[in-house]
Amino acid sequence: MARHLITSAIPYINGIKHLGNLVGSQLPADLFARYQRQRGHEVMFICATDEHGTPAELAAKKAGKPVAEYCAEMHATQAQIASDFGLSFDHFGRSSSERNHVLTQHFAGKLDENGWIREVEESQIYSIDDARFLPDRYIEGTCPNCGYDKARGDQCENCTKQLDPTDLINPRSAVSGSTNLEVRSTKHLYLRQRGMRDQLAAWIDSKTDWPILTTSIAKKWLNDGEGLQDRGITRDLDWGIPVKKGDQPWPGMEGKVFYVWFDAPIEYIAGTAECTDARGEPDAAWRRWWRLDEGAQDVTYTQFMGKDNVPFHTLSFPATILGSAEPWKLVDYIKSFNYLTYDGGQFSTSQGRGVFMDQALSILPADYWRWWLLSHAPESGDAEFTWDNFQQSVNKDLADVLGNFVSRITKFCRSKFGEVVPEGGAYGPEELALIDAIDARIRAYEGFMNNMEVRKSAAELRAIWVLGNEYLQSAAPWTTIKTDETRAAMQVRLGLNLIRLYAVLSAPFIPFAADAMLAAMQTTDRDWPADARAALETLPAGHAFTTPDVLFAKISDDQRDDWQERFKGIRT
Ligand code: B3M
Ligand code: ZN
Repeated sequence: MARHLITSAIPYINGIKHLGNLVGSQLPADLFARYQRQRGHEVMFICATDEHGTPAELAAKKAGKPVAEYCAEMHATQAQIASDFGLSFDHFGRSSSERNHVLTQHFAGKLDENGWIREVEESQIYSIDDARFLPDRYIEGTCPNCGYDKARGDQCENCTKQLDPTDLINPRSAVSGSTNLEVRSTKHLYLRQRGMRDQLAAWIDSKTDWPILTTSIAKKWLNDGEGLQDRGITRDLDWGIPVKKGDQPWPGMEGKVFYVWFDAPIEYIAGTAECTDARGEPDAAWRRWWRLDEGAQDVTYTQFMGKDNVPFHTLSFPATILGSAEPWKLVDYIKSFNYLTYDGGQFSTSQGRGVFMDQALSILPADYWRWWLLSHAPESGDAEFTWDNFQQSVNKDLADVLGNFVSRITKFCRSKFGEVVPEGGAYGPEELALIDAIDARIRAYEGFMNNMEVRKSAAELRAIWVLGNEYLQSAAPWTTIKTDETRAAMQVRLGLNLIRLYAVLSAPFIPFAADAMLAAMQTTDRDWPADARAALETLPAGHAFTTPDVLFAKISDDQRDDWQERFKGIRT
């Protein structure tokens, strides 16, 4: 039995995520976690909300709530929606947890002890009336390029020009509107990751099996321009993890917090610790996943994320781990994704464009979305969601191929033999050929799933469903039964067993439908098929089943048009 540590990039707390976010990390991570569990391996699957930084502060302000209260509420909301989508986290933590505070301060202390931290004096805009430093996004003013009067300190939304706060004409605080601003100097901690360049380069070079998307981004940041830059890991904000060296104060850093990207990946570790604590296990339970000196040397660690997160996971977080000089587990494989676009444009959280997770579930069950998103995962390039494509994929793959197979077999059996697996008859050449073909495809499916080739896995699974449909079409038990009842019984028995086999194979993609299929077959046998022939004899003659309701309803043209209209606008 192998041990798989699996993490998904942790979504920002600032609102419900859209389908593009979902398919870029949490959903494929769930697919892999479910698959590895089904294969009998030990899995620790961790996700969390990313609760610090300006996005969290700004979202709380917009919601008119104290930031801690906003984060607690939004965490509960995100956790509920994740569970409704079937995301099978072993723990869905919070980067603001006590554990993460302690662990983040621990790493900072170790980095400092080992000489990897330097202090840098910077100038930043200070708001006298707000009595605080303002991060770039907290400063508004007139764009020097286009004259738009609500340009932000980092960028003008109107003309998209990247700005520096000092470029703005008539700058004011976005917190209070005050123009009583001045430039002040402030001290920050920098992680000296430049000094780890060679070590990081050697580590990345050793990962010859990583997806090109992952290594190309890592190498670009490692080698571009002046190469890897040292990075500020502290901020002048109230909300966040206070800057400390372990549990000791950090002189000169009072009132400052760690930068959100410093503490967020550490939550992967803290989340694992929270998880085992919640189960009442001792401290050692989580350390065997993360400490190479306490059992983690036989763990395979896989991370899932969108491509914009790759630099932080290939350079910054490894720099934190390596710089600590403690035996923490480094990632073994990084599966990264391109973007999903929406109906000719971008999904956008700020503009509310596209379908968000809660909206998706309000119109159709999770499996419909899971299937479309995974079978169209943006692996080799960006992928586009269109309502037309979604309708076709649901209607063809789920309703016509899988759903129809289940319904035809069960209904036919009920009408001719009753709701029990019929007995008699032996396989002929047609059945043996089908079983061989399924066996070969299952092995191919396993290969793709092991390699996290999501689209290819989906295509292989669909091909396995199609084999059953084709068999049913040509075996035609409704015709056979007129001349040879025993042979029809054998065909139906094989068909019912195929339903169970399909449930087992499909569960990582469509767990809810898989449960419904197993419930209908009145079995809890989820054993992975080592051998198709044996697997297809699981339900013996005489075994009772129930005929399930429609597994997948088709999407009508009216529904499609209606949804397209409804989701084109701006979510407020
Ligand atoms: N929250 C960005 C994102 O959700 C960021 C990921 C953190 S992973 C440690 O895409
Ligand atoms: Zn502008």
